[in-house]
Amino acid sequence: MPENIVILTGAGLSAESGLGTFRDKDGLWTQYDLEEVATPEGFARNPTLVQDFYNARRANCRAATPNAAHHALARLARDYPGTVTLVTQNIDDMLERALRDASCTSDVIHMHGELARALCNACGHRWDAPAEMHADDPCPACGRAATRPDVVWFGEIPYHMEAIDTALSRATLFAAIGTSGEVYPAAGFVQIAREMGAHTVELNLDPSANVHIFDETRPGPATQTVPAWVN
Ligand code: BV8
Repeated sequence: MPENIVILTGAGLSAESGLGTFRDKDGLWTQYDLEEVATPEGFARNPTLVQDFYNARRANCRAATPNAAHHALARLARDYPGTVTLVTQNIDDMLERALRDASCTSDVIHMHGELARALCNACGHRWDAPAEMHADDPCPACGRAATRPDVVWFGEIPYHMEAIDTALSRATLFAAIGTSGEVYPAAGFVQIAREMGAHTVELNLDPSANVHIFDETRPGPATQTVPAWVN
């Protein structure tokens, strides 16, 4: 494997762990209006609806287990220390659990935040989210009822963009796994990697919106394509 690998993952990586995707048939955005549950405006209008949406996903996440694709990525990160940057749009902790199983201390860059974390809109305090969050929960630091899931909604600035841009600037290999290439800035990473001279590969069940930009595509379910690609 080359010396600097950036891997971007999306909901398709966790699909076979039973966690929903967004834009597939009966995906989350076919069941919920993303304007209502994944925007700050939607949260301001109906915080209970949004907290319940994330409480249900938090429960699903707790009941799920990492799949063969998560474990393959954990092995890759373990076997090539300091070489693999794992960037995910996902807010689940499947990759962290697979990394722990592989006794690998690599980080996961959650550019859209994490289900497991909570944020106070009033004072900016962050803490480990309880299993269930409610609209009037007081912030453990400032006491105000301004708490929310620590996730990045549409119109909000993704986390860790500087670290991601630095990794992309050094990439010799860029892989996108299980993402539709519909959401920016993540969908633009492949173009940046290409401009930096990286080889680019898409591992996806169906061709993404930006499949034409990739040098190589490996179609199929992640639990088959990712272990084959890693090995
Ligand atoms: C930003 C919250 C500025 C957490 C999510 C107008 C107004 C405001 C903004 C915009 C605008 N127009 C465009 C934008 C930008 C906007 C955007 O991109 N909108 C889109 C809809 C056009 N983006 C933003 O607002 C972002 N912020 O732009 O700030 C900025 C930018 C740069 C620098 C500074 C400032 C914020 C975006 C984050 C939004 N939050 N979710 C949560 O609830 O999870 S987005 C949501 O979509 C999820 O986070 C998800 O991760 C993300 C991407 O979806 P995918 O992961 O790709 O999932 P999807 O279902 O779409 O696809 C699944 C894929 O897997 C499919 O291709 C399928 O084939 C494949 N698959 C399925 N099963 C398998 C599989 N593959 C392999 N194996 C399988 N088994």
